[in-house]
Amino acid sequence: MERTLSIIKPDAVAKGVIGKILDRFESNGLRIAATRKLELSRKDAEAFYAIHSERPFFNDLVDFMTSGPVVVSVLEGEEAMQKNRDLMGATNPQEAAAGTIRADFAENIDANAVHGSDSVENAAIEISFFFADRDIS
Ligand code: IDP
Ligand code: MG
Repeated sequence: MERTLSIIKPDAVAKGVIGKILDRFESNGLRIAATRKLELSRKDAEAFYAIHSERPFFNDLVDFMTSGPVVVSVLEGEEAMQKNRDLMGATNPQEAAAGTIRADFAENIDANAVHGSDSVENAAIEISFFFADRDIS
């Protein structure tokens, strides 16, 4: 069974839609194998998004991801990585298909409600960033 990492970002947590977003996963065949609410330190956010460190928006992204609590979850199911990406919608909520999480809960590309791993390989790395094996069941 495939696993992927989801993050409900500070904008969506502040809006009070944690439950609504987790429901999208469970209603679409993704099991929540682990979940936790936490605040990312600046060091955490920089390390997690290291792949984007040369991008012009990197500092804004780190500022945003450290602006309030997030909810990190391990989602499990058939083709969990791609299924979660499909449920999320496009990075820019303005371009996200109707009915996707970003279309329904996000305002703009800076504050776009959710993160999801973009490959099965990265999912394993991102899951181990937040969870020990014994946290996942
Ligand atoms: P993804 O979250 O859909 O995988 P990525 O390209 O991996 O998109 O970018 C990571 C995050 O960086 C996005 O979710 C978004 O919050 C932010 N981001 C990406 N591109 C831009 C941009 O052009 N301007 C501002 N923020 C951006
Ligand atoms: Mg990405």
